[in-house]
Amino acid sequence: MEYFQLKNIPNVKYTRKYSDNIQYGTAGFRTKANALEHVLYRMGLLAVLRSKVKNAAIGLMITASHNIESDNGVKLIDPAGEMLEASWERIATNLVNVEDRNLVSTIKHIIKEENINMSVDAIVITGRDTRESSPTLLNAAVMGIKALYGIVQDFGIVTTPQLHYLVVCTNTKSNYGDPTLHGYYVKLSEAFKYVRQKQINNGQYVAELLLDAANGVGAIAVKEFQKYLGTTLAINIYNDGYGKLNFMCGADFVKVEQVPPVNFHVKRNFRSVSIDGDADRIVYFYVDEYEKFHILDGDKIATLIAEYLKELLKESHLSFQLGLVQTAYANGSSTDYILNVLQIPAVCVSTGIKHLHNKALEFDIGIYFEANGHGTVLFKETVIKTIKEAVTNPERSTNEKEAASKLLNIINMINQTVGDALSDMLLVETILHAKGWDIMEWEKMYDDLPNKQIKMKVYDKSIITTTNVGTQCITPEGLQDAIDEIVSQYKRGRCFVRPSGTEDIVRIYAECENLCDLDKLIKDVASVVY
Ligand code: 16G
Ligand code: ZN
Repeated sequence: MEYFQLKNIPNVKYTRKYSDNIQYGTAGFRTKANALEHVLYRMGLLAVLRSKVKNAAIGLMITASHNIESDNGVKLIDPAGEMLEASWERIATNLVNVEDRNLVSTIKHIIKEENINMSVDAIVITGRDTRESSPTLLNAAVMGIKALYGIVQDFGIVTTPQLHYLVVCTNTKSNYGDPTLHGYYVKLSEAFKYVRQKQINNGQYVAELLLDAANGVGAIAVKEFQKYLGTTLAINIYNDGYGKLNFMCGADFVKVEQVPPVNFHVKRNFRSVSIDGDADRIVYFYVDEYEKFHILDGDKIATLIAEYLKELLKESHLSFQLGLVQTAYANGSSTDYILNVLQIPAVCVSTGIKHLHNKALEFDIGIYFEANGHGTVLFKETVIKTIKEAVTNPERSTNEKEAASKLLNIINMINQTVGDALSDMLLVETILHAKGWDIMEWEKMYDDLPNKQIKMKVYDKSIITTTNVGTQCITPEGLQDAIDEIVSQYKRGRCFVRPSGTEDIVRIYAECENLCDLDKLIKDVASVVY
């Protein structure tokens, strides 16, 4: 393409109206929705360039996940479902922040630097959450895509993990699944129903749960799932879209505040779940007969999955290298359990899904979860092939073949393209069903160390820099020594301070053996952070 065809760029409707710089962060661009129109237009342009470079379809998702309704955001999804490559995050940040008069020259520069063949067709798969601002932002993105002659495939209102799935399926031409929402629901629900067969309840397990949908897109997806699941799982939905998005509800609220969501009919000792605003996080919880709140977070989900996969591998006499990836927010008890009881390697990486996902790819079967409830399981292609062979191998015993067949169905139930609240829910339900467990039984796997997380507003969060996956402060000088000194006074104490990559705050996480010490530990550490 000759450069003169860029003459309609920038579009007068989408000029840069804000002079503040904005960064492509952990979860893409995220800020107040009314400051995002030019960002979306430019991300539309960039998505086309990215698609041409990769010669594959690229995803563009409009969401601000668990943030308040007035925020919004955008992220690009690379061809295999991964987060946008780090070097392109820098290109995105630069493109979004240049003056309008420099937009065309910046695009030309990217084309030259990245050696982009402009004659390659570009496909951009778009989706959005339920925010009021999302349609306007989608229009801006579409204008950007069309300005560079890209093809738009819009899927309308979808969960973030659904869009990842659609991107992967489009690029792998049906190898992973049918690239439609119907294909997504069929793939996951058929696998779920098959494992459960005709026996819906089992032991202490009852196929019914309460679900808090954060008044987000997850409510739509769950209602759709219900049609495919039929009577195999009864889901009672609360916060299903009529209330305020993410307001005192959703997985982030429940995990951080450690209380049930609003507008939720609590049933004592009853399995309940909360998902977040774009349905990529999930936590389980219940309230006991003494009104005590119990949370079963991403760590508890990860250990449950790891244990079950280990059992199935043993039963099927298949041997693969299992690994579990966590971040520093993982409860110390969960890591001890993984290492000492399950005897599976546990690796700690920096916060942000791209770090967890990339690390998990190194194992034959890599399980990754953040404590906040975002995670999935990745199976190497060679592993899937071996399991498939085992299912039909006449030399194997019936037991071995059955276990291999269960494994295969579990693989189909998992959205391997990214953490997916609803796929994770089906998986947890399958495991609890297989074990005949209620939520209390599951909770007993190990006891969480008492823990707390707080957010602190500071004058300038960039003063705090960290190393060692965000657990050690390098600057300001002396801060880490002060934290170490405080933490050393607490039994099984652990505490770290890091600037958030998604909010203008500093996060402090603390855990220790005795609940009564926890508040003092975190307060003492907060007092030395300035
Ligand atoms: C985003 C990240 C999540 C991270 C959270 C908090 C993705 C898809 N999501 O939701 O991984 O835990 O932000 O990050 O990467 P922060 O502590 O840096 O604010
Ligand atoms: Zn989310």
